[in-house]
Amino acid sequence: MSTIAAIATPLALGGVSMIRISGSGAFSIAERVFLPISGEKLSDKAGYTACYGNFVGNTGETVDDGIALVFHAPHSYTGEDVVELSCHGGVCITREILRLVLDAGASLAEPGEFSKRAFLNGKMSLTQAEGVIDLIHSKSMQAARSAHSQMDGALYRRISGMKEALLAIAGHLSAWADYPEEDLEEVESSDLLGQLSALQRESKKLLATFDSGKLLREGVETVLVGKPNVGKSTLMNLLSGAEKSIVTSIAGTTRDVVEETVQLGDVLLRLADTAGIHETDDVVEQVGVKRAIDRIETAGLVLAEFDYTLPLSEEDKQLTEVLEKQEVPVLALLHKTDLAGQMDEEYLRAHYPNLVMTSKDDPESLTRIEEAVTRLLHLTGFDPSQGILANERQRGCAVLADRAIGEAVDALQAGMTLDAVDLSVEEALDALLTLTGERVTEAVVDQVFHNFCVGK
Ligand SMILES: Nc1nc2c(ncn2[C@@H]2O[C@H](COP(=O)(O)OP(=O)(O)OP(=O)(O)O)[C@@H](O)[C@H]2O)c(=O)[nH]1
Ligand SMILES: [Mg+2]
Repeated sequence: MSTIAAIATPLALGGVSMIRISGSGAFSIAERVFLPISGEKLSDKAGYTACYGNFVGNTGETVDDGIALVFHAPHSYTGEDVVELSCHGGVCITREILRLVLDAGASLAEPGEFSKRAFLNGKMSLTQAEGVIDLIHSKSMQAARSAHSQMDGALYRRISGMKEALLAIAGHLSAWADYPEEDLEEVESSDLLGQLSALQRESKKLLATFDSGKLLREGVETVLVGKPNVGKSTLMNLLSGAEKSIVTSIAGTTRDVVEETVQLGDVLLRLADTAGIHETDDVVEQVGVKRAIDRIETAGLVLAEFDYTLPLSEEDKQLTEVLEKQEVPVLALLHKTDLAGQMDEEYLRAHYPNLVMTSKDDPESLTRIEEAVTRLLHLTGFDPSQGILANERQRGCAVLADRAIGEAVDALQAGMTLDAVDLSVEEALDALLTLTGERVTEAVVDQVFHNFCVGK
């Protein structure tokens, strides 16, 4: 396999840049462009040690000074010999050192090629490699934590548990096939059904992690709605911790949609404050009201606000009718509870099983909203470090495995031959092995690593 090299740091001004070289020629190539001041040979140095030296150009001139860090196969990221050359962080000098490395015999790495080699050399599973790219692309600490546990092998371990169970079942099935005369079926087929059903429950749980994980990573489109002056913009500002929306005592203050991303506990809300929904002759407001209603249709969560200080109004009832036509989860907020109440709470409780009391000066309001939202989105107790399906590829494999396990259960219950059960068990195994990358086509591997950046 060729020796590859690439700039592993962003191509921008910075303190330091790093060029990574991996492959059997890593030491000889690095030694041609980097001369340790101590005079020692890089290949003689112990793994994980660094040395200071000069980068030399084609005619022997020094172009920069820096550090070489050496790794001996298989104790490196890729599992191959690796040298990481750090130079000063200028775009021009970094490019020049890469050029010298390429002139010395390395070929330019493709995006993700270092990680692909790590996968091919058995340093990590496909799901762990996908964790690496997710970590790099994480936009919130919650997403980063979940990517890191995937990198750490949480999903791999979870799948391995299911794989072991399937292998044990497949083992029993082939024993029966080999010794059919030993009439074991009566007793053991109920045992087998028990094992397959347990596996089916585990498989369903695994599938459910996809939606929850996606919510944590990407956040949920959330819309704040209610009649004018109920306090939507006030809550928007409280949730975002900034004066994002204009608040006044005049009804009809917010006319357009105001958006902000808000971290509420573990959940990321992509929150939209909207114009108060009511009948109006004001053309601008009419457009705002339409936008508010449109938002409800595309939202993943609705926060519907009601004014505690006023009696139930036509507008409140209309909003309730609109919301009841939608599938979306709704949290009702009974707001301004610091003042005397006139609201028909009975009506609200009858229409909104999820309802919390809020007011602008009560800090507990946010905690109550956070708890209710976490519950409503089924995220209570959800722990990404237990291993979650992180992308469509993984989910696709898990769906196939789940279907095959279901077919095995059905075949067994319908009293079909054990061959039929075995076929489905094998299919489920195949899907799980594809998920972890233990049995996967080259095209899939290429597809996964192509999403990486150069140098990773
Ligand atoms: N007493 C009390 N007043 C509040 C509370 N929350 C908001 N208000 C007041 O209610 C008025 C309206 O607040 P906004 O946040 O602008 O209401 P809105 O729903 O965005 O109104 P529009 O944009 O017009 O639809 C302002 O005078 C706020 O100060 C609260 O919890 N208690
Ligand atoms: Mg407003």
